Amino acid sequence: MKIFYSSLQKKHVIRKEVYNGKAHSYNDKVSRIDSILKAFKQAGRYEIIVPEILPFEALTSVHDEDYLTFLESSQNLKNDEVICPYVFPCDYRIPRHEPFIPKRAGYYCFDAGTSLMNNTWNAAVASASAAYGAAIYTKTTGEPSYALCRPPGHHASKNMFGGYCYLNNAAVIAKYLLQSGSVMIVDFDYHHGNGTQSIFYDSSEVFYLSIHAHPLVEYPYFTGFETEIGIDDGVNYNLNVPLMPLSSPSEYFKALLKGLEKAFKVINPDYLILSAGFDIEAGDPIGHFNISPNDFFRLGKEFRSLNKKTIILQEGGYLVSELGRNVESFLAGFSEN
Ligand code: SP5
Ligand code: ZN
Repeated sequence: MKIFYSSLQKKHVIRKEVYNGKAHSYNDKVSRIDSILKAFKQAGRYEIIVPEILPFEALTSVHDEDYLTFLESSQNLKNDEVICPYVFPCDYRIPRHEPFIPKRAGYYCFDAGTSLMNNTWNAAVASASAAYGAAIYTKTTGEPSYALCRPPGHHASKNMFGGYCYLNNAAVIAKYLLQSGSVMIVDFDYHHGNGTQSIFYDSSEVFYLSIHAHPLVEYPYFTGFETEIGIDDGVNYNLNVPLMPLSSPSEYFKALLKGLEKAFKVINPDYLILSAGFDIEAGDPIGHFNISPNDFFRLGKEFRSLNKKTIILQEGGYLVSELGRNVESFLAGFSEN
């Protein structure tokens, strides 16, 4: 399988994140990339392609220009300077004051667990470019592709970063692929993809299906409930399948297949975009679905059997020691005939 990735993505380096008032080691580590690349190298049947930087219009098809300008301005930070937002305006009826880093970074952010540094913009653009390169490849050849997107994307909305995400890679390529067919996004990251949901919430142009840990007990807490079905034209084009943590792999597959069946009653897409979050893996430091390498192989096979032009995008997955093996198992399952 063709892999899209650029080493620019390694330049975003954050050491700490905050939750519950305490500093923890940042989960979206650079070593996640090394773990995945190492597994590909060992397997010996993956070709890595360095993507071109995507056109700016691909970003503005999803994100607000002022948000992009803000993110881009993170390049002006000093080396070793890190901005972790901690004040959020909340009342959006009040006119906006020009946001500048650092004091008002919270204007464009929804959690205090995601930071900015001077290479965040370049790395996020490179990550989105990997997705875009993969989408062009799959569109032209019909063959599946995988983009090693890091930083990930599914928590980013049109004007907010959070959850280690800055640019919504899945939404960016969905917009591009819509020019040549219909699109379904299936998001199996442990966390609900609040950003992707919000981007397409009032629209029937993309079907969004997400299976994730129940927001009653897991991040992002405010979204991912079954009752969120879309609004306006988007009604019935958003499907959330929340599961309690520690659900067994068999319950997981049952719920996923049921969700897919429901989705296919509404749409028979030309393109399938997978927001592939490997934080459902056994032993993940923040995910608790216990999915084993064998289960990932099966998961890959299930998605392949849908027989759609498929682009697989890396989202979460934080158990660095096992991440590469799990990603490779998934792609091996997907590639099996
Ligand atoms: C892309 C992605 O997977 N983003 C996830 C962001 C989650 N950030 C918040 C993590 C909070 C973890 N809470 C752990 C509680 C431990 N007792
Ligand atoms: Zn996640």
